Amino acid sequence: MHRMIGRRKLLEAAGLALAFTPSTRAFADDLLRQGRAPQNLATPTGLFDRLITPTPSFFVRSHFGPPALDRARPLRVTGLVTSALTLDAAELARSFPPVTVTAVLQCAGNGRALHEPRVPGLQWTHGAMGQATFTGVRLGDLLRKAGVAPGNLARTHVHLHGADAPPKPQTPAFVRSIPIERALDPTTLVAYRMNGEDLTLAHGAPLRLVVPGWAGDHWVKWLVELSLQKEEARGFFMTTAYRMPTEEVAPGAAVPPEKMRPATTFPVKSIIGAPADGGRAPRGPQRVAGVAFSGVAPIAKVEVSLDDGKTWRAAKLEGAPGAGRWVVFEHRFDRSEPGRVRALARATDRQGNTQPERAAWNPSGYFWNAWHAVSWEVA
Ligand SMILES: Nc1nc2c(c(=O)[nH]1)N[C@H]1C(S)=C(S)[C@@H](COP(=O)(O)O)O[C@H]1N2
Ligand SMILES: [Mo]
Repeated sequence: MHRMIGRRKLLEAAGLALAFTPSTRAFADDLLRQGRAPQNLATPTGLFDRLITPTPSFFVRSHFGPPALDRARPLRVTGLVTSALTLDAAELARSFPPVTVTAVLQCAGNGRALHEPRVPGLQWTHGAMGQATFTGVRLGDLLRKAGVAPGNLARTHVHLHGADAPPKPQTPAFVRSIPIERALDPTTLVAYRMNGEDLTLAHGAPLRLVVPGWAGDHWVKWLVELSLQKEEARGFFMTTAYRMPTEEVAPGAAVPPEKMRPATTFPVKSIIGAPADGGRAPRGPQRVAGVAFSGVAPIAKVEVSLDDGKTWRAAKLEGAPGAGRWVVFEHRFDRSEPGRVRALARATDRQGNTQPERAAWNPSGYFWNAWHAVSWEVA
């Protein structure tokens, strides 16, 4: 017994990203390797028919792979604050009221492989997203504790630093920042738990940022420093990556840098998790189920079409609606004749944004959200 624990601790301490080898139990067997780097793993589409994505099957996206696991690693709050703070996850949890949010974590590049024309980058289809409960402390509470002179607050940015190091000195570090309004949003958390358990190493242990409604690159993992600054963070991951055209552009068009803005809030989207595309089902009752969400506003409705978009039926929704949170939708119908069935889903949020038939192409292939179609054979 003692030996097993000792060995696990040792390997974790050695930072062997052990979680990524199939012989350990940190990940379920259904996660799909995305690209060559072992730290990018996709959630299978079949899990997108339920409210919570189980942590072992939750997608992973890490630019450089995780640092060593150190649950006592201190987090520093620095910059334009009146008293800098240093505290570890346990002190953080003791010092501030716990807050739990249920939120979608989605990589900006989710669905990149489906953009036409193709764009370079990890070729995610649907699996770079999941929904979990995250528990932590409000970033706003932490900043208030550190003390911010009111005159200092306006137009500031919180710079987010993780403990993961780039593989080569020439490689830029993964540094992001968020504007102060977003930092003070009551749903923005420094989280230490996911789905009721301590964060796993792959998902940012001991502390990660949670920014419901915003793309995953803002959800910085392995946090070591939060620094209040007058300017946005600079560097590759702010000024080049994670930017979208300010207006829709023609597919394949080159977009000048001054016509680009940060990719923040993800648009309305739904994905059909069941049945599986290309599968078979017996004659009789059929069930289409999936998830729908928008970073902008709660979901108002999800519609399903069985005739290539000519007519639509409202699906039944389950789960508490909220911006940046998904609901499960379900549509049941009967099919007594054998043959191919094709189902389409389209979600609309409470601001009236409806999922488009075609996604807006952009040079980095972000935010694909076209109608999702699945076909199956009724036999
Ligand atoms: N420190 C650090 N944080 C990071 C990243 C990273 O490479 N390093 N990747 C980001 C990106 S691009 C995404 S989509 C999410 C993925 O979170 P997950 O691996 O928990 O699913 O983490 C974000 N936080
Ligand atoms: Mo991402």
